Amino acid sequence: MKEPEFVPLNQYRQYAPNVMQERAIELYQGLTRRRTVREFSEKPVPKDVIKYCLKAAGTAPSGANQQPWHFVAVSDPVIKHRIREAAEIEERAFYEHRAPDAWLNALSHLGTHAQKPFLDQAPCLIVIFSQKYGIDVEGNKTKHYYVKESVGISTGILINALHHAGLVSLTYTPSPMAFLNKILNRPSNEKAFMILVTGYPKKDVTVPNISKKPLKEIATFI
Ligand code: IYR
Repeated sequence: MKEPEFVPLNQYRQYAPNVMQERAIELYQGLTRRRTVREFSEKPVPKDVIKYCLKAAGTAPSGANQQPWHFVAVSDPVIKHRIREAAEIEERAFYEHRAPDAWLNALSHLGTHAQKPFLDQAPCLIVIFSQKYGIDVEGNKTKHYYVKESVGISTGILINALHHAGLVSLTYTPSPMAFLNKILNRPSNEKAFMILVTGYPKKDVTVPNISKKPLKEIATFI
């Protein structure tokens, strides 16, 4: 058992209510400009921007502060192409027989299909792995808590960080994703959680005409 150790919270900033309001509105309005994009320019992204966005993701809260995530940023075209080929095998199975009709119906307005050219075109594929368990210094398994919640929070922060930096992303989850462990040489305690396809939008790209639910539908105040 570790003794708890505490330090002062000296980085917290409190704002006057009007300033809080301005800041809340500014973040909200910025986020309304985020769209998932499925067609990317091939223009490379600055590596340092990706590094800072990953550092932002790494600030996420996690169960027992175990930080049960690992990010692999892939810009090598050969590896990206291997990911595309493996993903398209799963997607063909999904669209041809795995997906029930109700699922295909729910997706139909997005216009998706089994071809995934963005996996070649986007300059950076950020593959997010969750660590089902950890390995301590003696090589023993250590249980991780709230892994999905933790990795989900971290991924949300990463999406926001990329958007804030002026990049676009696509939350992409072929299923199953075990091929990513092989291609990216990740250990068996890790499970791919998502591919965050990252880059600049292709010129004149279009996006589905969809909207977000209003506050009264997504929130209740008691
Ligand atoms: N992974 C498939 C299918 C797909 C599923 C959902 I739920 C989406 O929101 C979008 C697509 C694909 O990427 O085509």
